[in-house]
Amino acid sequence: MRTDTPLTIYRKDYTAPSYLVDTVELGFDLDPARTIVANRMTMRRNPASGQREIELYGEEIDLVALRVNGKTLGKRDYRIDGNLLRIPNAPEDVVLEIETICAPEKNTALSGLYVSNGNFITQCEAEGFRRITYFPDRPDVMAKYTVMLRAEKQRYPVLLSNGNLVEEGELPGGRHYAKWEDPFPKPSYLFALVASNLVCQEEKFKLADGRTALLQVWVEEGNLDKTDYAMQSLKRSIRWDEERFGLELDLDRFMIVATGDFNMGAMENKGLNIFNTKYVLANPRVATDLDFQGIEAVVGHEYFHNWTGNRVTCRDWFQLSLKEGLTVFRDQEFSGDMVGTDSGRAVNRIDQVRTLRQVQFPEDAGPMAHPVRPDSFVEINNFYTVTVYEKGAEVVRMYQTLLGREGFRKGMDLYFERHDGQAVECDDFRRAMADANGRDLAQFERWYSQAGTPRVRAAMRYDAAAKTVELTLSQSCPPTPGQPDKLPFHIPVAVGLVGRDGRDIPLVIDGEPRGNTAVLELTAAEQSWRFTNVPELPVPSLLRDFSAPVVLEYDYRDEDLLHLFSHDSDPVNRWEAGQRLAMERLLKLTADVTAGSRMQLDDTFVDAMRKVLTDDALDPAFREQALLLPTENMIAEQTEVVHPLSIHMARQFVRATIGTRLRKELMAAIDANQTPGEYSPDAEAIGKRALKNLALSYLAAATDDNEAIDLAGQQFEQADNMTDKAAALGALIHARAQSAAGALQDFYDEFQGEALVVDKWFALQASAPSTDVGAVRALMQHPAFNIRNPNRARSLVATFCMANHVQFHVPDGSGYQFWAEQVIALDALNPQVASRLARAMDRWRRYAPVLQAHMKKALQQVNGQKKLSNDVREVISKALA
Ligand code: 0A1
Ligand code: ZN
Repeated sequence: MRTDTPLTIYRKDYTAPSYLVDTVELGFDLDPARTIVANRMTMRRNPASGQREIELYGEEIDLVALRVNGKTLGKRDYRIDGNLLRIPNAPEDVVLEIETICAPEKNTALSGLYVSNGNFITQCEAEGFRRITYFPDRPDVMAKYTVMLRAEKQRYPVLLSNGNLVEEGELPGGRHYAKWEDPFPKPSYLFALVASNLVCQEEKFKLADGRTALLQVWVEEGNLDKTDYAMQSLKRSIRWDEERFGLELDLDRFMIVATGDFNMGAMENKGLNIFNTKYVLANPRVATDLDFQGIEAVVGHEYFHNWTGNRVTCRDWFQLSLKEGLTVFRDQEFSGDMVGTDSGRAVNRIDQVRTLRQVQFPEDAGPMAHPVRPDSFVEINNFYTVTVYEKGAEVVRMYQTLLGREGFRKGMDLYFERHDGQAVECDDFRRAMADANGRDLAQFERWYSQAGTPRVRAAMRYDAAAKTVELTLSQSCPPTPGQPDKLPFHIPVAVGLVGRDGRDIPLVIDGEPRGNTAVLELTAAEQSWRFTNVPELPVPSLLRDFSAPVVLEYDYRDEDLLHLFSHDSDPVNRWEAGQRLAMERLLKLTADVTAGSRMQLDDTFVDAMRKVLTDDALDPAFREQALLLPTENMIAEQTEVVHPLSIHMARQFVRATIGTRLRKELMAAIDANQTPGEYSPDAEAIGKRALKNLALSYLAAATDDNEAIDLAGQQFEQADNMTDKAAALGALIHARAQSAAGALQDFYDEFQGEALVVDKWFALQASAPSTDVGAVRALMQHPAFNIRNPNRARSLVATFCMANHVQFHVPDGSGYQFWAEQVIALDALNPQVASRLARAMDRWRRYAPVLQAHMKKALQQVNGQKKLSNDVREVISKALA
């Protein structure tokens, strides 16, 4: 915790490390109150630097001894300045020995070495290793690690670290030891250790080259019935990376460890991935379909990092998207391939688009907007963002769209050929893609350097006599902090022309046939394309498969959208047409509520919804996506002055109207989409449950539909899986059903032993419009609430502040007051969790004046705190700037 003004770090200031580390030997005497860490490094001057000063980082650790080449350094031989320890005039080759002490049980920030439910766990990305020992803790210093762990045997029977177990044995006094060796040089952020009484599910797995690897999933004893899906996902990930990218597991042993106290989703430490329990533990009784999907994606993500992140890592933290954008893209492709069908893939893609619009576009338009490769930061932990991850993945996807799947693979192959074992930059990846395909991708660099969501405007002119279409695309990008003017991006825009019969018109551009979908490359501020042989006025289908992370503007008429909604051969654009129809109406209704006018929904829209709902040729999963309305966040992003209550009422009105007017069809959908028999998290069953549960929620939204409430009540009672159970409970709560309170109590009684389900119990209540700030405060007094546990804090506090728009934004400002208190309280314990909560206020300037004033006051209150972490300080000061 610092009180001085935090320092901004700039990408342009990068300098090479003064010393390189070849080997690191770490010795741990593990004790929750006082752990002794002995660190012996062999180092040598870096010829690329020319400096003679060794620079080491350390934080919240006590230095006991420091020796250079066997000689103990005196106080005058080194300097400690904040977190930096400098040894000037060091010899060319150095054996540096350091002894430090830390207190894992006092580590509530969960960065470095900490205790979780009695077990020792580490988290070193981004800069946690310096909380374990003094070290050149930066990703471009890669070393080989040998780790000796010593601990009390009875409490910590299992001692794990990266790589291979080379020795273990007994020690006097009831202690024991284990020695681990990682054969691959790695940056310090990939170091990990676990000392625990966990147990594992394990399996030997045959790799493509004939070797066998030992796979383990480590959990608390009571959770061994929830490890199957993670293990299956791991095996599928290994196979997929072999087949799709020719990348093999390079270790004999691969471990996943689950912990209930974790700041993020999971961590890709070499050979020893550490996971939030949320992304490991599942069985049908306690986990929803969404949880199963999350596990597959995150297990894949961490595994894929072994190549994209670990074998080739980042030169500095500004390059974070080099590994994160690429690895998210890889996990998205993996999930798509696991579904297997085109329609399933499209449903996945739609989910990705929703996330971008719901979270990334707002980030890119707010005070924390930053390029995929940021130019500066105060606290790197604040830059594990949807922009670096999800927009970064879109940037990688655009290479594949531009170069084709094979071209992309060639680029990947060249990237590994050139950079295996290195710490590199985003530019190196771009160069590999360009060189492998003989393409000039210089302009593409702007996707890395310019923040903001580009706008692409399309205009179409049809010449009936010449049978030609002229399509003009123009682009612009709004200003973002520090970037008032933008240069044109290189944007792949996939387009089709849909004929009156609903079929694609084959595309011919400049005399060249281009199939049914052409990828146009927009590189200038404005460009036109001429399509010939177009027999009739078509409806343009633009940005198919969401080919670029942009806002596409075109003046569609309702009938054009209805046509696309019924016929577009591109499922993503088919869905998109429905979203546009819905958004238009939601915006109009929101304005009506604010103006006090009566709300009305036209038949055209309701009929369109009826048509998708009853179209049995469409997958249930797709129908569910098509019927799902844009979220309150997305509507807020499209309104000039945000009135959260108006938005909520407008959206509820549409949901209730659908529930009333499509009652018969919704009831039929519930009947037709039951999934009897044993629960399975396959795409088809997941789609059915999703459609059925959406139908149930619409019916329950229709006020005074007692039958719907009964139906929800029955489903709650009878459900044999968490997906249906939680959906039914949610429907009861949101409908303010009389039975909701009893159901909540029953739910708690049944699942109080399952931490992840208790999180759901808190989150369901926190997000309900019937839960006001007083009720949240009361829930914080519940014996199961614990603000120190990130999952629990998020499930109640963050869910309320970020997902309960009606109650969070009550006009008296009490929601914001609550937010300020919680940010301050959390910051003293865990800055990373506090800082994420702090971002609930990002868009405060867009709210109605009364709300804005209260929000500003709350922001200033936090800002006025003397003691604030850099994490929170950065977010708050950027919001107020
Ligand atoms: N690299 C991990 C995410 C991660 C990032 C930071 C952490 O602590 C500050 C922990 C995990 C991933 O992408 O999965
Ligand atoms: Zn990652």
